[in-house]
Amino acid sequence: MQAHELFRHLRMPELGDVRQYVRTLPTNTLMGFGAFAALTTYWYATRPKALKPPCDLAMQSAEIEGGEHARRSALLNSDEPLIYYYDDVRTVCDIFQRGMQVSDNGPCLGVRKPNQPYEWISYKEVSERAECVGSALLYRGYKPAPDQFIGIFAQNRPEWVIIEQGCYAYSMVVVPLYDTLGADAICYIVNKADIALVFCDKSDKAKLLLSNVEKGETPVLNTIVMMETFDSDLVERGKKCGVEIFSMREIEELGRIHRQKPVPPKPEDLAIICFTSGTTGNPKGAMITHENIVSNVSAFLKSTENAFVPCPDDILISFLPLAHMFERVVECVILCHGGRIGFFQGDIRLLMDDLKTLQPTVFPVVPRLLNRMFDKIFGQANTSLKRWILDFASKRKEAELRSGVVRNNSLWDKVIFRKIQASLGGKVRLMITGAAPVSASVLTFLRAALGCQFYEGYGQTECTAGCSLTVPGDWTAGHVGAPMPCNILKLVDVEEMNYFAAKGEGEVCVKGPNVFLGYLKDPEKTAEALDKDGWLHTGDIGKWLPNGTLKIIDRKKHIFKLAQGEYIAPEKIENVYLRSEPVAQVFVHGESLQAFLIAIVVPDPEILPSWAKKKGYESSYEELCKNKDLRKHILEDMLKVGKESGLKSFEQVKTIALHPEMFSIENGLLTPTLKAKRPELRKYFKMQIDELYANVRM
Ligand SMILES: *[C@@H]1O[C@H](CO)[C@@H](O)[C@H](O)[C@H]1NC(C)=O
Ligand SMILES: *[C@@H]1O[C@H](CO)[C@@H](O)[C@H](O)[C@H]1NC(C)=O
Ligand SMILES: *[C@@H]1O[C@H](CO)[C@@H](O)[C@H](O)[C@H]1NC(C)=O
Ligand SMILES: CC(=O)N[C@H]1CO[C@H](CO)[C@@H](O)[C@@H]1O
Repeated sequence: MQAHELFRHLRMPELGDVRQYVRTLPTNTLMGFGAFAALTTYWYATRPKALKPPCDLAMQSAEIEGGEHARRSALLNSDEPLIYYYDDVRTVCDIFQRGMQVSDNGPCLGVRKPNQPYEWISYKEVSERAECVGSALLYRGYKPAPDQFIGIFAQNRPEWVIIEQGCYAYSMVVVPLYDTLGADAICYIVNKADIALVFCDKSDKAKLLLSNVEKGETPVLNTIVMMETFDSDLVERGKKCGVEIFSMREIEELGRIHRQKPVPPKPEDLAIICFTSGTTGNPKGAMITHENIVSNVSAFLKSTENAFVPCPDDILISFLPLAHMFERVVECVILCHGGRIGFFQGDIRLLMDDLKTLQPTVFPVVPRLLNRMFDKIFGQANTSLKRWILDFASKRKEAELRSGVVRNNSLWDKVIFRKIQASLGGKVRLMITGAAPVSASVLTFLRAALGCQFYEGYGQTECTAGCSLTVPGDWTAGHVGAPMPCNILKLVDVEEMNYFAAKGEGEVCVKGPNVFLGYLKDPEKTAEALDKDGWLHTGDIGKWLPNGTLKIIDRKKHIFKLAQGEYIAPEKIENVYLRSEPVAQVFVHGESLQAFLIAIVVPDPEILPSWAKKKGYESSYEELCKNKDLRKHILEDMLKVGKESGLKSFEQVKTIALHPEMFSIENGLLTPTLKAKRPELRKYFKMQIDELYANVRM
């Protein structure tokens, strides 16, 4: 063996090389030494390195002085929440400016045509185009003011960011619109926020807006700017109802001719109104300021500074809706460090192809997608041997994770998980999930299989996406991490559900610079969410774990008191009554002025006829629903089931009415996620409810 060969082995300690090398052993001492050196180097290069966590993982949050059982991040030295990370970055405009500087005007936003590579536009170009858009808006009479709302109705794409930055640069406020809100909600938002101008990507969205104008429902809307091509019919149609239609190019050109200097916002100015649809009533517009966004971004940077430092080489795949705060905050993290954002083609079915082409380093996800990945991986392991190997490999890597080691170069990665990692492009170094709870087994498996830092955040729009986050190093699942450095968390007693803050359980409340200002023009809903001391009440029930991480254990239910003061959780009672055979749906109602509960019951159309026959009644479903004697039988059955399930006597209903039509999304009594819309149900059945109470009293 020649010396230079030996050196090659030392420098390239690949398993194959080493094996080959070992085969020629041992003919003399030099070779023995060489083998030893090669193996040592291989071991050294691939040895597991534990991440140094930024704080003691046995105590990830600290109690705040002065009671209330509030806790803050253990990463902070004082009880003051973190507002900003970089001194000169206080608004989203500053975020972009910093990115332009540190990337030295590198590539910023990228898109691809089908089967093509990504094409990039630079930071400078984005900034230029943004200022043109903003200047054009000023020229058209829009004001640089925190109550000047501009609509964006589009999927994620470069124009989205360009328009957004254009609005921010001139202190205007962005209002995202999105399809899943539904046509009525869009009409409501346009009016609520007085939106005169909307940027649209495709013609069908413009048509939806126009149809509202034609019906006279949104008189305020007078301008639509189209990102994609459109035909002259659309322009004609707009003209007839007084809406001017421009192309994005025309607007940018207008701004180029009438260029104006930016009017940057202050940190406390509004940046965006995020409309979310709740379970009841109209959408609510959460008012988010520049400071809200910057503080969340800063808290993320602070939380992960020991483990993940973003840089201009980072690439984000943008496919989660930009209309939600989760995606915006992640984009801000990337933009702030001069990284680039590659957009998906707009079709989620092509996401895998986009990932392979883009090779992102940062991949934000939602639990729905994680579940699909998990199912797919296990679906492909369709023999018991393959299952066993997959299980075994993931158990080995999970053990490493527990000791803080995150890596993608172990033997298991090379043999088992490389294909899975490659399907995401093969470069991912950070994943983050939020928006909904993810199951512990799915999260743990994917953490092991993907071998990258994988954070779980918990929060909601009203606290700018996140209020708690995984502490790097604690890669265990089953909790949502520790409070973010930008806010403090406390748990508040929910007496009626038996949760007490003194025992470390209660409703999660959030306070800090990331907490929103309130809902747009809706003091009532704002007061429900924000108390007078500025605490945001999330409606989730949390529990402090011994090491200072938070676990979400329940949801504060709809609860009321009866006249004698007993607390009633109607959903719990309904779930009991649903076990009664003839009952398909049930709405339990009570009032604080009444001493007892009543219910509206929809009998099961499939089961009722045969069930009634056994009791001696035979006729059509509708007729049966009117039968008073049968109603008594159904009530008896419900009470029996209730008793068996341990309902207390005041939790049992006194009387019921039968209703022959199912509660549905179409008749407005269920939410799109099939939850009961209680206020709507109450309104809808007001007559029956009044009658039931009146009859029993007599
Ligand atoms: C198992 O999955 C492979 C692909 O991963 C497929 O080719 C094969 O047909 C499957 N076998 C069974 C029994 O489903
Ligand atoms: C493994 O992780 C590193 C950094 O964390 C990354 O650069 C590399 O591309 C990853 N490899 C694969 C195959 O995912
Ligand atoms: C924190 O506590 C939870 C629950 O007891 C546990 O699952 C997790 O492993 C702990 N984290 C660390 C780093 O010990
Ligand atoms: C500290 C932190 O990162 N907080 C939240 C900021 O927003 C992200 C979403 O983009 C959340 O997941 C984080 O929890």
